Amino acid sequence: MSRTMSAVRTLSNYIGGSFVPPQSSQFLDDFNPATGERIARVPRSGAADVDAAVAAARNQVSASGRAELLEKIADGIEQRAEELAQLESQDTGKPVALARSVDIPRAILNFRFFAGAVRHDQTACHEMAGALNYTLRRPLGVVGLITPWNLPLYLLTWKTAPALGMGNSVVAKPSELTPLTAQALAEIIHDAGAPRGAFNLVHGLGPEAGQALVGHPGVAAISFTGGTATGAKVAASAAPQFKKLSLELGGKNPTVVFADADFEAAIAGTVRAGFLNQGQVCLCGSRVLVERKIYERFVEALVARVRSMKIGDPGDPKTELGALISPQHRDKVEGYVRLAKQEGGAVLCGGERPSLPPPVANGAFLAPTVIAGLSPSCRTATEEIFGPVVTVHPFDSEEEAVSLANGVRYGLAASVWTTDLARAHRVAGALAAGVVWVNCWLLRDLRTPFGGVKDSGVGREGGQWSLDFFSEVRNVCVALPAP
Ligand code: TXE
Repeated sequence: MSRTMSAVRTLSNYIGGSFVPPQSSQFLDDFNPATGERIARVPRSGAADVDAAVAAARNQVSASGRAELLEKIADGIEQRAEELAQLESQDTGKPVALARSVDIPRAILNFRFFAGAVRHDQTACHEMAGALNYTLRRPLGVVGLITPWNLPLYLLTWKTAPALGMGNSVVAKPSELTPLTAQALAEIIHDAGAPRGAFNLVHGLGPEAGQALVGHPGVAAISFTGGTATGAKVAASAAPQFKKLSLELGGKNPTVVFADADFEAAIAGTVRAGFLNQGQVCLCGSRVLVERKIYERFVEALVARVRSMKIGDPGDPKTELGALISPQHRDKVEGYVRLAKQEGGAVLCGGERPSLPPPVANGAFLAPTVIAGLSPSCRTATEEIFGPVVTVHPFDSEEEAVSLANGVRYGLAASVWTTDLARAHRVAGALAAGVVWVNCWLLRDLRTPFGGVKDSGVGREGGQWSLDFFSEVRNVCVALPAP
C-alpha cells in the first residue's frame, strides 16, 4: 500500500493569503478510517477565526482575470492529481482507484467547466416601448461554502469554482473528518496567484466554525451540502438574515427496474448506484424496486454480483469497496442492519464486518449488504442509511412503482431501467426527484441543474444555476427618447 504521508501533519487555516493556526490553538485529530491511524491535526476554529476570514475576504478577482484564475487552479490540481488521490483515499477510506478516476478528475473539470461558463456567460436584454432593459450580474460579496466528507474535493470545487468565477470571495468550511484535500486546494489556489483574501479556509467542527459562518452577518450566501438534519439547522440560522441559501441534502433514491430492462445493464447499474463510495453518495440508489416478473432472478443475480465485490485495502487498485468514513458511522449503518432484522427483513448478503489482513484489519469496513422482505414503508426502507446497504422490493405495475418511488420524504435522484421509450418518459415525468437517470446512473453533464425536492434540499446548482446562485442580477431600465 503506498502512502504519501508517514508523519502526522498539522494543518492550518488559510486567511487573507496566509496559512495561520486557529486562534484557540486547539486541534482535532483526523484519522484514516481504513487503518485507524491518526494522520493529521486539524484546527479547531471558532467564531474569532471566522470573523478574521470574513474580514479578510475581498472581492479582488477582476472580471477579466476570473476564467484564467480558474484555469490555473485546474492546472494546479492536475499537477498534484496523484498526491490528491492518495490524500482523499487516506482521509475518507475510499478506494484510491475511485479517487483517481472520479474525485480528482471531477475537481479539475469543475474548474475548467466554470472557466468556460464564465467566459461564455450572457445576460438578458428586454426591449419595450420607450425603454430598454438589460441585466447586470454582480458578485454577492463573501460567500460561505460548507462541505461534507463523502466527496471532499469534488464538492468543495463544485462550489468554489462558480463562487470565484462570479467574483465573490469565499470562506470555506470543509468537513472536520476530511480536511486534507481542502488544505491542498488552498495551497493550489495560493500558488495560482489568487488575490489575497479571495479564498479563505477555516477548519473546524460544524456547530462551532460552521455555525459561526452560517450566522455571520458579513456572509451573503451559504451553499451547504450535508445531512438533512444539519441542513435544517443551517436554514434556521441563515433565513432571518435573508442570506441566499442552497441546500443539497440527503437522499433515499429509488432504482426502478422494469421487466423489459436490459437485464445485465440493470444489474451493473444497480450495483454501481448502490455501492459506489461504499454507498456514501447522496445520489446512491439504496431502494431497489424490481418488477415482480423478474424479481427472483434479478435479486439472485444482484446478490451474486454484490458477493463478488472486492472489499479491502483502499490503496490496492483492484479494491471496489473501501472503509466507511468512521467507526461511529459504521455503528450507525450496522444499527440499520439490526433494525432491518427486527422489521422482518432477510439479509441476503453482507451485514457483517469482513475479516481483513493488516494494515486494514481494524478499519471501519462493512460487507456490502442486500436486504429483502421489508415493507417499503418501514424505517430501514425509508430513512437515509448512507452506507453499503440496499433494500429490494417487488412491484406489480408502473403506477405502483412510481408510488413506491415517491413514497419517502426525500426526492433527490432516481434511476429507471426499461427499454420501453414511452414508459421511460412517462415515469421520468412522474417521479418526485430533482434528477432522473434512464438506463444510467451518475452520468453528469455539468451544464444541467442539480439538486433535490422535498427533504433533499432547496435550490439547484450546475451550469447557469450555479452562476445565478453565486451572483445577484440587477435590471437596468433605460428610457429611450421618442424618435
Ligand atoms: O453530516 P453533516 P454528518 C448525511 C448522511 C449522514 C448524515 C450525517 O446520512 O449519515 O448526513 O452526516 C457541517 N452549522 N450526509 O453528521 O453534519 C459539518 O462540519 C453549520 C449526506 O457527517 O451534515 C460538515 O462540514 N455547519 C450528505 C457539513 O456540515 C455544520 C453528505 C456536513 O456535515 C453544522 C454527508 C452546523 N450546525 C452526510 N453541523 C450528502 N448530501 O451528500 C455540521 N456542519
